[in-house]
Amino acid sequence: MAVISFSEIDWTHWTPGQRAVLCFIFEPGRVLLIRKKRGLGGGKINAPGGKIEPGETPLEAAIRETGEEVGLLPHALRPVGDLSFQFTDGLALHCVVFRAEGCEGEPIETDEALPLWTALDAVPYHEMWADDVRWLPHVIAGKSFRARYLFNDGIMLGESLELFPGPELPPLL
Ligand code: 6OG
Repeated sequence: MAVISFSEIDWTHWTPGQRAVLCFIFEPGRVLLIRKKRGLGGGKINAPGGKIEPGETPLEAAIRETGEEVGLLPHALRPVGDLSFQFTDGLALHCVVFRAEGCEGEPIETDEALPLWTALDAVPYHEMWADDVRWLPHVIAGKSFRARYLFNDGIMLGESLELFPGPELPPLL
């Protein structure tokens, strides 16, 4: 049966069918976003990222995807967010959010993404997935988080969000 309400979801036994990452590269006053050209969320603004390949760690996937999508090598990556997305069509997607402090190289446009250095006070939330406005401001402020969402296509139907005061994600049970 299709999941239609957030409260129906048993998050303690929830297992994702797909695992992905996002990588937000910060420099003083700005963050690197992309206009995603294809795949899940094509057309929206997001951060570099994508699915974890078999045998890869989330950290390795974040470095690989950032290189493939915008030609940058992120520095000092650390996990700052743990996202669980249940979609009403059955897709269950887990996503580790990383933040990097600086990077090597110049961003390039690829088939997958158009890179956009974005001022921290001008993040275009109206062009992003609906969850981003809920947690990205906290990442910008140096916090970490765990959040769970139910989506029907692009519409957010429910949320739980836990914030952690420090910049490093604590071990999650
Ligand atoms: P590829 O199709 O590129 O992997 N993604 C989301 N990101 C945010 N911020 N919010 C969502 O709300 C998302 N759903 C998916 C995770 C998919 C990429 O899209 C991200 C991956 O980086 C529902 O292989």
